[in-house]
Amino acid sequence: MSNEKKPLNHLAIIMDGNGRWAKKRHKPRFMGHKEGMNNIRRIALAANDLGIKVLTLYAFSTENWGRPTDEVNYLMKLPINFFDKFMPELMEKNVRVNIMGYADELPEKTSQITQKAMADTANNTGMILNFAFNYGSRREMISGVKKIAQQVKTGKLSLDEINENLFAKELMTAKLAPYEDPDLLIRTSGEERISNFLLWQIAYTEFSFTKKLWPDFNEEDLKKLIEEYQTRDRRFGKV
Ligand code: V0D
Repeated sequence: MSNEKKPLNHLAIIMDGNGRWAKKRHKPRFMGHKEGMNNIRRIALAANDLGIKVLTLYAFSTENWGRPTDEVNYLMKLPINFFDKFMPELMEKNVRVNIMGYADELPEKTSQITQKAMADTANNTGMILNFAFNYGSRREMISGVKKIAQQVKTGKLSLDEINENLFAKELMTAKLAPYEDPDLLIRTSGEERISNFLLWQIAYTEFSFTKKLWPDFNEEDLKKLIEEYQTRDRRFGKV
């Protein structure tokens, strides 16, 4: 078989274990979130140095709204803190920010800040730092189905024209072309679930689960998982 290193263009990470990290240290949950936010910087810079083209981070799912109000309020301020703190460095490293999710449901200031981050970095040509923020994959697919159905209904599209490529164009990952689908998905903190993250897009993705909690997950852990990924035989179902 081929000894060629598998490309790793698109890396996706479910950042889990922040609450548990805080609990272990007898600290309030928000300190775990804060430490988790700072770790985004560390891992994004490492990914950028490793030549990764797209880093997708699952930061908030539509389900997280069920948490206590104080915690949701704190979480909603994290993008504001994040860009206040790290925007100069992102610009310096030529990183482009993308956010996928339902922005219209976010607090006004949070939504504004994320729009501004995308606009400010729109001309950067380096790695895309892609946040899945107030995102849900089933909902994303239903929106896509409705768009297509509408086009059929109005006669702009025939049933025969519906195929996988056409559907993928309706998903929020279409903006990441040509790296829409993750090559590798990492989830930290020992949980082995997808939790309504990218569903369509992971059809051929390799999975890697680590027990490390997100705030503890470092460059070395990342490098090890990538090396392990690159030794796997990936054939997209072919022999
Ligand atoms: C909390 C670990 C940055 C996950 C990371 C509200 C738990 C720290 C962002 C962020 C969160 C989101 C969008 C954006 C820029 C930054 C973030 C959430 C949680 C969900 F455009 N950290 N962070 N978002 N935590």
